[in-house]
Amino acid sequence: MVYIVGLLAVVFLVLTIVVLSRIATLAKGVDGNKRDNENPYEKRAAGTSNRINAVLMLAFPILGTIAAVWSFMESRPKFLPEAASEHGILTDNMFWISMAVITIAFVVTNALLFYFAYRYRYKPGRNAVFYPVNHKLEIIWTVIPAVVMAVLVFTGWRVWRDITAQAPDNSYVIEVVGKQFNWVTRYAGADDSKLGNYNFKLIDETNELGIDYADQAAFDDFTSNQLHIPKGVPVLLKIRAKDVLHSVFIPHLRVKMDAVPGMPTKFWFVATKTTEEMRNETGNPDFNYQLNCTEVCGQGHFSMKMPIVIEEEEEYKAWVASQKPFLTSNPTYLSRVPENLKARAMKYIESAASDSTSVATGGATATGTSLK
Ligand SMILES: [Cu+2]
Repeated sequence: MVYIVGLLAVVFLVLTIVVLSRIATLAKGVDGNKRDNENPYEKRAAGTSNRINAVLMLAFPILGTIAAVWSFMESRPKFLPEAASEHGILTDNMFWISMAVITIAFVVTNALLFYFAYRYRYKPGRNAVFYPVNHKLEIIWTVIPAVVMAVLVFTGWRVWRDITAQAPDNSYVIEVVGKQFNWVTRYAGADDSKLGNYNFKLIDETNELGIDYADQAAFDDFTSNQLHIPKGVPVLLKIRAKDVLHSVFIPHLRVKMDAVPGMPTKFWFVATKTTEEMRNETGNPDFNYQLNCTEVCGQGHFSMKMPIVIEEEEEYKAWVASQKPFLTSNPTYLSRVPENLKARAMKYIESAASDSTSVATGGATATGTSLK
C-alpha cells in the first residue's frame, strides 16, 4: 500500500512539473501582445497537445472501464452473502436493478462525452455549430430520466413500506438487547407467546434485562446468549440497548436496525433457509449465521457478535420448550410477583424443584441444529 501511494506521489509530482513547464512555455508565447496564431511555436505546440489530448480522451474511458471491471470482479467475494430472508431477496433485486440502470446511463453518457471530445477536437478551419435550443431533445432527456427515477423511487417506497409495516399477529417475538459488549436475547417462553414487560429501573446484576415480574406474561420468559430463529414464519425482533448505541446487523437476513438506549426499535422478517440448509449449500459444515454489532460502541465493539441458529419451526419450539424460564433459575424474584399472581408464578418454581434432577442447565439444544 505504502509503495502504491509513493508511486502515485512520484507520478503526480512529475505531472505537476510537466504542467508547470507547459504553462511557462505558453506564457512566453502570450507575452508581447502577440495574437496566438501569429506565434509559430505556439501553433506547433497546440497542434501536438491537441492530438495527444484527443487520443487520451479515448484512452481514459477504456482504461477506466477495464479498471472498474477488474475492481468489481476483485471485490465480489466481499459483497453481501446470499440473502436468506424474504425481504432480503426483494432489496437485493432492487439494488441490482438500480445498479444496472445507473451503470447503463453512466456508460452511455460518458462514452458519448469522451468520444465527442475526441471526434470534434480542434481542427484548423473547422467552426463550431451554433445550436441554440431544441425543445424536443430537452423534453426527451428530461422525461425519460424522470420516469425511470420515479419508477425506481416508487418500487423502493413500496418495498420499504412492506419491510417496515406492522409485524403479522402470528410473529414469534424475540427481544434482542445490546450492551457493552455482548447481546442478550429474551424469548416469550413455552406457555404463552407474549414477552413480559420490562422496566430499566428493575435492572440489577442478575435481572440484567429488567424483567418486570408484576406482569404474568414474564413468568415463562427466558433469556439466552443465542439467537434461535424459526424458518418460514414471521419473526419480530424487539431491539433495545442498555448503555450506548449499538446496531443489530444480520448480513444473511438483510436485517439492520440500531439499538438505541431509551428508544426501543424493531425489525420483522421471514428467514428462508435453515443453518443446516446453508451448510449444505455453502459446503461449509461449520457455517453459522451471526448477528454483529455495526455501531462502533466502545473498545470491545469488535467482539460484539452472537451466533444464530435458524431451524424448522418444530425444532425451534422444541428448543424453546427445553429452556428454563428465568424465574425458575432465579426463584428469589418470586418476591417481586404481586400477591394475587403468586400462585401462578409458583408453578415455575415448583416445576423447577421437581425437575431439578432431570433438567440440564445452560443453553443446550434439545434437538435440531447445534452451534459448532
Ligand atoms: Cu456495539
